[in-house]
Amino acid sequence: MDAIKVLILMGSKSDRAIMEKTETALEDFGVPFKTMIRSAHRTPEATIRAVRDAEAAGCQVFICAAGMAAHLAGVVCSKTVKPVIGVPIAAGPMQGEDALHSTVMMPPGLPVATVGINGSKNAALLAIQILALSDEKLAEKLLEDRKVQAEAILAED
Ligand code: RP5
Repeated sequence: MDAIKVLILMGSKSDRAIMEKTETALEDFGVPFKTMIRSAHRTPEATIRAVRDAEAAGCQVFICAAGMAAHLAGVVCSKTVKPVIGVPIAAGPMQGEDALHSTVMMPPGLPVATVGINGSKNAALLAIQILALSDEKLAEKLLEDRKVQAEAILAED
């Protein structure tokens, strides 16, 4: 695996449409990442291998997206002490309520930072904020992004 800062894992190809916003934001900020389809339930061993390989490639933050009984972020968290961000995906009849609770309600000792249902852009921005703690250039880009957001809102009058 080439050097990366962020690994994006998603439970199924069907999550891809939502997770494209994560990839776009990471690209916009120039953060190297890799995306893999891995499932906590369908490919448990391969999921654990992906965590190990990503850490060897320099990964600092994991972003894990899954729908329904969404245990992907929790399983990744059990295998790393790097920050894990969970994205609950609206899939199936419960429209993401199930994934939200499965992702956010981790047992004490194993934290997963969980964004909103389908909150794929925020997952990228939170990962970038974590990386920006030790990267001044990224911090400057984040400040510029906030400025652009504020200007866009004020221009809507
Ligand atoms: C989860 O089940 C995936 O993350 C996806 O959101 C959902 C449905 O998966 P598919 O049946 O579309 O593969 O594991």
